Amino acid sequence: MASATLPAGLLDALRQAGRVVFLTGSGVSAESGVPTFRDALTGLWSRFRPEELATPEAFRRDPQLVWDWYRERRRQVAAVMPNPAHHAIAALQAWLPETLLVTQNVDGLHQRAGSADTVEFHGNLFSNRCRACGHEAPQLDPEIAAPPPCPDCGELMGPGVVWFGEAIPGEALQRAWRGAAEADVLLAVGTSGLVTPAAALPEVARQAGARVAEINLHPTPLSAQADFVVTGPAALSLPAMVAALIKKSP
Ligand code: BV8
Ligand code: ZN
Repeated sequence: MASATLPAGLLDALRQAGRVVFLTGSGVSAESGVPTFRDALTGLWSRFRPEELATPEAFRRDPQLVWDWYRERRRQVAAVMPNPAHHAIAALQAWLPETLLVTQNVDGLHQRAGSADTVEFHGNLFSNRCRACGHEAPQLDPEIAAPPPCPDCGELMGPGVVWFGEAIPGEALQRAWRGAAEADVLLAVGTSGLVTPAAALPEVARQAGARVAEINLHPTPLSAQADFVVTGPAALSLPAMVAALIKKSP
């Protein structure tokens, strides 16, 4: 299996780094079989764009339709496993002196691969949130067929993700922003760099003097901000990074 060629400058930057931030998007989960966000709308929902369904307005207009989409996605995620990209990130986190993992993904696969303390910038599929009173509760059973009533106020609860037009949870935003501003290296992995404010994090890091690397199949708006661009599947390039740094370290 071809191994990804990693820029020597990136490996050196990682060996010398004190603080490394990982910013991941749905491309990290692609090789687990979770459709990337842009591809997530197939079948019944193929007539919608994500920005049309993943919104409070869509849920108010048709809670059952939106709930069904998330139930389908919960089922998909519950049926898959973390892939080598998730495991490689967990291994790098154990080897590097200090890391922060900020994920835009809502699938919980980083945590299942052993990455503790993950900043879930856009929430998590396996929780519910009441948008009327803020009550949150785990939603571990993907099969719940309809939005449950909030135990505190009786309004319908929706999935515990951050929809378009909703604010990023305060603690997640603060930890991610501070992490990027203090990073020595920021690795943007499998993200299209289209959704804000997550897409601003590499620039925050760069402005603060960090080296930025992008790992993606294709160029994205982030590529221009990157010191290093590693083209190829994350499930190849991240294990190659582990092999180069950890397996060979003296
Ligand atoms: C906010 C949870 C303000 C839900 C998500 C115009 C009108 C209205 C709003 C806006 C506007 N312009 C900008 C905005 C703001 C808006 C936004 O950015 N819109 C976009 C569409 C332009 N942002 C927001 O609304 C945010 N909130 O701004 O609040 C505010 C402030 C105070 C008070 C009130 C409000 C909230 C954004 C969060 C949206 N929720 N997810 C759910 O999952 O259902 S975002 C969702 O899309 C995903 O979580 C993910 O983060 C994002 C998609 O991005 P990616 O993860 O990058 O996935 P994508 O499919 O796009 O790309 C995959 C990449 O992987 C590709 O590059 C591909 O090449 C690569 N890849 C594929 N396979 C591999 C790979 N790479 C490596 N290896 C592989 N194997
Ligand atoms: Zn409530």
